[in-house]
This record gives sequence, structure tokens and C-alpha cells, in this order.
Amino acid sequence: MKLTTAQFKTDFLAEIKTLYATDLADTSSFGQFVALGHLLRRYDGPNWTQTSERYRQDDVKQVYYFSIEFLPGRLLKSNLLNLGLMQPVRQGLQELGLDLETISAAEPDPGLGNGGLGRLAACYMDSMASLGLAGNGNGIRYRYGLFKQVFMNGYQVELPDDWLRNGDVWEIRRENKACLVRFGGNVWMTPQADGSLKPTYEHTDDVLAVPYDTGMVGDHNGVTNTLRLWSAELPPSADQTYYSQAQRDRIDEITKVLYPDDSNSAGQALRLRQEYFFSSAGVQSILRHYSLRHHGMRELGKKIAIHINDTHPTLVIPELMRLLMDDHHCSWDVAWELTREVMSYTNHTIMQEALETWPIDMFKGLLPRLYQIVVEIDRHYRADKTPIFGEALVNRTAPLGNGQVRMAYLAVIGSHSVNGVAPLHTELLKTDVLRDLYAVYPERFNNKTNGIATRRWVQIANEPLANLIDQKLGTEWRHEPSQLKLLGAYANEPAFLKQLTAVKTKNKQALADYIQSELGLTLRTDAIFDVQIKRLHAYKRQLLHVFEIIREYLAIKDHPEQVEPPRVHIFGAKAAPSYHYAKSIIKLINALADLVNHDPDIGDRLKVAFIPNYGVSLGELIIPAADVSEQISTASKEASGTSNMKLMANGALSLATRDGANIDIIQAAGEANEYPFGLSAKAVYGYYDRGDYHAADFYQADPELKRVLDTLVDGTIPGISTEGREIYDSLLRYNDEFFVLADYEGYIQQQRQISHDFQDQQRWQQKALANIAAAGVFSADLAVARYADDIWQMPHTPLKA
Ligand code: GLS
Repeated sequence: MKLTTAQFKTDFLAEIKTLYATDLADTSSFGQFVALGHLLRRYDGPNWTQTSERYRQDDVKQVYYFSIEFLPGRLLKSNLLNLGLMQPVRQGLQELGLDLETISAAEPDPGLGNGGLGRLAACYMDSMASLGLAGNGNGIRYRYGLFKQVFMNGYQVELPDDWLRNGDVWEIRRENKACLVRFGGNVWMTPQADGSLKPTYEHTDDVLAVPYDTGMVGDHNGVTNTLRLWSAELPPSADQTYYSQAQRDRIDEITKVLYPDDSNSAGQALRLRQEYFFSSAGVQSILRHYSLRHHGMRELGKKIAIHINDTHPTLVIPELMRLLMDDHHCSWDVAWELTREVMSYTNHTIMQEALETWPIDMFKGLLPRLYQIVVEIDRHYRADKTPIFGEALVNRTAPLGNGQVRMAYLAVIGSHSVNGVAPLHTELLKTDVLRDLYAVYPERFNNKTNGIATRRWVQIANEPLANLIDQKLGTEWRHEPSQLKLLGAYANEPAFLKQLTAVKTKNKQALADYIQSELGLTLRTDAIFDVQIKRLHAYKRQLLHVFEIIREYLAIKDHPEQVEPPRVHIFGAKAAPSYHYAKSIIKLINALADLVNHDPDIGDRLKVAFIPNYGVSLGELIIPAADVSEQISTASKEASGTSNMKLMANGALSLATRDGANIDIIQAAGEANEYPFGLSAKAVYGYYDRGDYHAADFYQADPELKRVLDTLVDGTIPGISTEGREIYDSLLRYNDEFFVLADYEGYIQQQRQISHDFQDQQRWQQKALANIAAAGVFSADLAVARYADDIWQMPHTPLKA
């Protein structure tokens, strides 16, 4: 949209007056943010209304992306960017004596997700709008997001994330679109005059699902889509007489707090209630909307696609069946046909503990009608497939088995498409995790490698880099990230490479300033910034990184005369509150940081910064400052990873195992521009098959490794007597589940190589450039376009590949 600086200033001052009945000088940064938010919503209002109107009039196919997590990050700058208002607003604020950065920092960052899975959903919302796809998000409006992490004496402490305390400027509560979700009670089927069966319910616990909508603004295209998050409330007729406090609490509880576990399923009833709550509300709202314009359900598959983001929303399958049969008079066969046509499923992990299952008794008690339908799906599956695939395979893969409802299997059986998120991951789904179902439905399996929103992760997070790229390429790359490849032509331009170093140094300074103010730690910007930011999990192997720090520490102590480039090791990682081992590793990193950072022999040659409360906003600060991107999971365990792509796009070189999308990154940027190491997935499976991994052999064979490991238990690192022993034992007594010791040598070798290579800054920046230039391949726009083409069958703005 067109907006002059003068007009903006007038509008903004008027907004301040209307909201606060006072003048600008009397407002806080947060107050200014709220006013700016309101103003942007007003500017974008016509786009949002017209987008919905156009979708309705043109009767276009709509996709509904169901995800139990969305991690959108702050929206102020991203909306300004996509609306094309960054310049006049920044300028106007400046003329009013204000600073956009300060105002933006006052925006709460909603933590409605744990990590990669939730952030991916948010990147995809941005891309759907930017591609002009009729894409809708459907999730939960958690009253409290992922906990706020602080460290006390080096230990993680979790504080509530009260992100809604002052309200959310972006959301619109739509009480008129609320619907009822039923839990518990009894249900029986009553024959009707026409021969069909209708359910009768008694003693159910009804919950009112109220939607809150947030506009998802497309990139300079006038499109604003909707992210709909549901909140659980008392049904309208409720009053004190009918609802005990306990019942009220039970309702409140449903959308109160996000489960703080990444890639792990706790199997608790509340989680199942959350899952059914947003699945049911979402499907009800889809059918209600669809029925306004269509008679009968015949067209459903042509007009609606429902995407199941990981197994959490799988109940959309039986829920759609229920509504089609009980409310819309479809036969089982018709309903099943429609359901499969509509549904598609993405799997995001091969970790066994993440594959959700629900005890049948719990499921049946909480969702009696859905249970009847799952039983029927199970019966049909067995009847159809047993003659072809035999009883054993069918028993292993049916939705019901071992006393459990198996969500991943139900998702595969009820969808027309199943995808993994990187080629290796999809391959492992076919050959391992979902092998038997792959035998039954080979045509359903496909790969969709993850992508990232370069708008947020380069244009917003790294303005200095974005501006430098503009100087070389113009601005087309901003809308077509694949154009970044044209940067390759400047690899031999020393002046440009120097500018790249200058950009990096500037970003390192910004991060160093933050670390100085938060941790009181002084960093050198000529040091190698070696970054690992992701959830704390044993398979992600922060431990391997710790061992490198210990090795570097000992090397300086032993040989102070040997000069290596200075290093800063930067961590950001939350551990699930109940994940004891991960919390011990946090304590270890903090204890090691204490030791290293205060040792006068070490000085500024080596520093360790564990930045608390890692999330989207901190990612935007850390990622542009990284020289080295640590992507060191045990091969086969990380489904894809997305921080690997964000770091690459910002010119960090990957120190990476051949796992998830690391493989594709290494291929895209060229092996010579990354630091690959370690066991391949095949080698890891080889160890499993033969059962001949002996961690202690590595310990015995390598004196340096032995010395590093011994520091965990010999008092070298003060304050970790319990944690050090526990970690030491996990490696040697319990045989190192994630092959840390097997990969130690290869990892250390590449770390040495990095120290060597970093000293030739021109060559280093050439490699950084190769990464930036290749990063366009991992744009979320391209990824979403592939979903639209192959899975959802939806037309969109064409993109250059
Ligand atoms: C995850 C995977 O662990 C990541 O590798 C992946 O990048 C992400 C998005 O596909 O999904 N699965 C999960 O449960 N949490 C994740 O971050």
C-alpha cells in the first residue's frame, strides 16, 4: 500500500490520542507498539476483508493447516515488511523522536510452540499468504506459552510465559463463530425413520470453543489470510448452579498451557483433550463455512484440503467422519472417500517416543462417539487388507492395537498423502518407522523438504546483509529467494567479500552488546562465533560441542604459547521441564562457562555464552551473528532441522553430520563450503543391527578423548559432581545411546580445520557467500508451492525455481 511519512505521522498521533487520551510524550514503548499495531490492522483491514470476500466469491479451494503449535514470532516488523510500509513508518517514527527497533522490542513474542515444528507452521502461514494461496491456520490459543527459562546457579528454572497479560493487538475474538465441543458422557445410536442411525448423547461435558483470528499478511500482494486459534470457555448457558468450580477449572485447563515437550509424547488425558478440542472446533468451522455455499458434500474434496501437521491433529479424521455421517447424512463409504480425499499428513520425527498412542480406555471414556468411529475404521482396514497383506502385518499397522489408539497409523490410513520433511527422513519412514504401512500404501508416501521464510530470517533479522544483497542484485530476490544464487558471480570480488565480513562483524557486535548486558560477558567480534541453538535433547548432542570446549580449554592451559583464533561458543536451548538428563547438560554447560569465562589464563581467547530463554526473537539476534552452525545430531535422528537453513542463509558454515536436511544443505552449497563429519545413518543402523557398538573402546583408544571425559568426574569443572557423574555414566556405563564417542574424532578434526580456515577471511567469506547463494533452495515459498502442487492440488502464483 502507498503511505507517505507525513500521513503516517498524522495517523499515528491520532491513534495515540484515541487510545490513551494523552499525547505521545506520555506513552511507553509498549503503548506505542499497541498504537502502531492498531494502526497497521486498520491499514490492512481492507485487504483482510477483501481476501475472505474474494475466496468466497470465487469459491476457491481452501487449505486448513492444523497444528497444535504455531510460533509466529513478533509480527510488527513482519507486517510492515509485507505491507511495504517499513520505510515510511521507520522514517515517520524517527521524525517523532521514536525508534522502530525499541518499539518492536516491546512486542511480546508469543511462545505458542516448542521449536522447529511450530516455527515451520508459522513460516508456512507467511508463505501461503505470499503465494496468494487460500491458506488457513488452525490451532490453540494457549493462555500461557512455552515457559520462560532462567538460570539459577546454572540450573534451568521455568517461569510462566504470561504473554497475554496486556492483551494481543493482532487478534480478533469472534464469539459469533464459536462452537461446542463434547467430551465424555454416553452415546448410543438410534435408528431413524429413513433407516439411518443418529447418536443420542447424555451427561457430556460441553466446552465452548471461541476462535481468535489473526491476519497473516502476504508479501506485497494485498492478500491477508487467517490464523485461527481456539480458546476453551464455559458454554453460554452456564451459570454457577450448573458448573462446579472443578468443572470450570477443567474447561479452563484445556487451553491454559502449551505442553513443553519437543519430539516427545507424555500420553496424558489433558493433551488428548487439547487435541480433540482444536481438531473438532476446526472441522466444525470448516463444514459450517462450506455449507453456506454448497448443497451437499459432493464437492468437499475439490474445495477443502485439511493438512495434519504431525500426529497431534489426527482426530480431524474421525471427527470429519462423525460430522459427515451424523450431521450431513453421508453413508460410511461416501464419508470415508471424502475424508481421505481431503486429508494429508506430515510426519516430523522418527523418534519412537514421539509417536503418539492413547490407551483405549482413556480414549473411549473421553471421546465415546469418536471411539466408535475409530473402531469402525479399524474394522474396515482389517477386512480390506488382511486378505492381501496377511494378519501379522495388519495387526502391526491397524489403528487399534496393544490396547492403544495409534495416531500415526490412523493418520496414514485416513489420508491420501503422507510426507516426511527431508529426503533421508522420508526414506527412513519408508524403510523403518512406517515400513509396514509403506507396503500397504506406497503411492501415498512423498517427500517435502522443509523451508524457511527468508523474509523474516534474512530481510528482517539481517537488514545489513539484505541491503548489501540489494546493492548487487536489486530487490527481486526479496520476493524470489531463488535469485540469491546470482550472488555466486561475486565470489571473486575481494571488495564484496570485505563487505560481507563487515556485515558479519556488525551483527556480531549487536549480539555481543546483548550478551554484555544480559550475562555481563565481554566478547571479541574477531572471534569465531560458534553457535548451537535448538532444543536441548540427547540426540542433538550438545554434549559433543561441550567436549570441544573442554578440549580447547585444556589446549590453552597446556600450551598457552600456541595461538589459535579466539572462539566464542554460543548456546540457546530449553529443556523439557521433566527431561532430567537434558537439564543436567544445561548445568554442565553453565558450569563449564563459569570455569572458562573466569580463568585468567584463558582471557579473551575462549568464551562460553549460554543465552537463556532461546526463542524466535533471540534467534533473530543470534543467527545473523554466527560464523559456525552446529548441526551435530546423530545421523538419522533429526527429521530435517530448520535452524540449519536459517544459519546458512545468514552466511554461517555448517559443521554438520549427514542427518536430516544437513545432507541437502551440504549438497546445495557444496561439500567444500561446509564441515561434514561423523557416522552416516547407514552406519548407525549398522551398529543397531549388529549390536556391536562399544563406547568404552573409543574412550580407551583415544587419550585426548579420555582426558576430556574424565573432566566430568575428576573435579576439573567445579559444581557438577552429580551431573558430571550422570553424564559420564550415560556414555560409558550405559554405552552412549547417541554415539557421541564414535563421532568425537571426526568432529574435533573439523573443528581444528575451522580454526585453521577462519584465519583466511577472504576464503572464509567465499564459503559464507556460497551458503547464502545456495540458501534460496530452502525458501518456505518453494516448499509450500510443492505442497500446493503435489498434495493440496491448489493453484498459486508461479515461482522461479
Ligand atoms: C521436528 C523435528 O525434530 C525437526 O527436525 C524438524 O525440522 C521440525 C519441522 O519439520 O519438526 N519434529 C518435532 O517434533 N519437533 C521438531 O522440531
